Amino acid sequence: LDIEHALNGAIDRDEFSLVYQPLVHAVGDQPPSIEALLRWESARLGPCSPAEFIPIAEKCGEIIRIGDWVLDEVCRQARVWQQAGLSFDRVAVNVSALQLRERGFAERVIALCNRHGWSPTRLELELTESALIRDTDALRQCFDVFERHGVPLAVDDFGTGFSNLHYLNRFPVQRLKIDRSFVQGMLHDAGTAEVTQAIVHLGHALGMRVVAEGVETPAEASMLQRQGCDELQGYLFSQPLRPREMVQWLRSSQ
Ligand code: G
Ligand code: G
Ligand code: MN
Ligand code: NA
Repeated sequence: LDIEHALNGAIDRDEFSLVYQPLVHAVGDQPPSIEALLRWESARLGPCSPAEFIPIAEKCGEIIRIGDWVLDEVCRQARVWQQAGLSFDRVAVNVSALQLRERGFAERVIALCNRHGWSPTRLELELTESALIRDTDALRQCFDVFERHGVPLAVDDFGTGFSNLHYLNRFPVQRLKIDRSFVQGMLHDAGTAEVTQAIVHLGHALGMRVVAEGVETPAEASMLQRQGCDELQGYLFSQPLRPREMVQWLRSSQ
């Protein structure tokens, strides 16, 4: 209840910000991509993690406005970095199932890209398995719009949701993000390493790219590389960074 109360007007009080974490290619030196992660410094409650406040924002409906703010800020920032000559591929944002279900969401995303002069083909939406599990007409229409405009979709935290995988063929998914719990276990447990390998094979068989999250050690990175994983993300490469630090990271990595 406290959080719900404090969320009220938080956008207008400018309490949200974004941090950015790079995703690097496992092989070769193509430009990295960037995931945006939301941060909230509440005037009343102090810093509050999205893991804590997103579920509450979903329950009280505020997630729609917060999600719009995130998309707007990401496209604005990406365009600024592009115009500054920094080289990167996609920017990725986490999108809640409730945003997807909101009428006109896809059209709003495209309009927002146009307004900022940011190509929709370089704005990736990270969805959880639970957002994809229901197959409704509204969801299909939403994905049709994304597909028409080339908006890439990624399944976040892959492997922790449901064992129903029909959605992988039903919806235009480009990327699987292996949940970091598998990456953390893969060096200690042969079975877990088999799971990450199987996810890489599954993704590739379906024509998708596979990303590993939560890569913290060189040993994890090299095993994932050997398994054919396409992109890596985690503290080994960088923590989530403030915009200014992200600029420096991009400059020093190219
Ligand atoms: O960045 P951090 O580890 O605190 O993120 C915790 C959780 O919050 C993760 O599951 C992440 O996907 C989610 N999250 C971070 N930023 C956003 C956002 O902008 N929107 C939504 N819906 N979830 C986010
Ligand atoms: O669910 P999602 O993948 O969007 O969540 C991203 C969260 O994971 C962010 O809050 C980020 O801070 C966290 N994160 C990113 N890299 C690492 C890592 O290498 N190790 C751990 N433990 N967490 C990470
Ligand atoms: Mn994510
Ligand atoms: Na994740």
